[in-house]
Amino acid sequence: MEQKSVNETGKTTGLVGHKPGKEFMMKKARNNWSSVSVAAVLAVMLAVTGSVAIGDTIAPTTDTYVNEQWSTASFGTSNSMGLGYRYEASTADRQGWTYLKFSLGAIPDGETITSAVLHLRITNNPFVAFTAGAFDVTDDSWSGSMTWNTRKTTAATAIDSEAITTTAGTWYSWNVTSLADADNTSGDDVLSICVKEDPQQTTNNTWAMFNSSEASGTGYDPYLEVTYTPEPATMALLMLGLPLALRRRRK
Ligand SMILES: [Ca+2]
Ligand SMILES: [Ca+2]
Repeated sequence: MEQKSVNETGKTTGLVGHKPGKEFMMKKARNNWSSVSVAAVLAVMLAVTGSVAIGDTIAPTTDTYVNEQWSTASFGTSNSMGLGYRYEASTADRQGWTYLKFSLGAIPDGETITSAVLHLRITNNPFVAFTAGAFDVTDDSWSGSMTWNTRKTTAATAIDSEAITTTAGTWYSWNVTSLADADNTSGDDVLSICVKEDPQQTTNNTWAMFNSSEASGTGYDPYLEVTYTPEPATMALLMLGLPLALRRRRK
């Protein structure tokens, strides 16, 4: 419980430990109760959760896959992307790696991304269930014309892995929060991710296809679900700005 302080006349003057000027601010604020309410709600949310998160859904700026069997061909305009492994005695090996690129330009670089989740929808039934990992790609200079032979290297270890079952139409998700936050904080603002079999095996038929952004209009497009938390400075502006905006509207 907070303690009240008492002056020589015995009147309660304010809260112990609170800075001078607080009483004046509170008195002024009482003149516009609606303004106070908005600020108070935000303050309570801050006190309870430590932050007020903002969510966003981001579509890829580019997505494609590279195919070991057709090592000089590109698939940037294909409406699906392959990954896993296809073994056929009569043909060459076929490993697939899927690449996606997202712009974080709309998220101020000073904010902390508290959650970034990649969502992909599978379109076929893989012969064998397998694990697909999401890997960091530091070189963002790739396009839909990238081929197996020109593919960008990936991190050695996946940031997150997902068990892929043999059921078509299922949505899968990978947590790529730390990658997105690092790319945003540094001002790089381009998140490149590779999704591939993890670990890559070359015995079973795990070949899987996922909708690309060229499947647009079907509601099956890949997307990045991002939640970020405004910094205290941004929150302070928000808390100042909302009551002002409200007062203007009331006039
Ligand atoms: Ca940014
Ligand atoms: Ca990047």
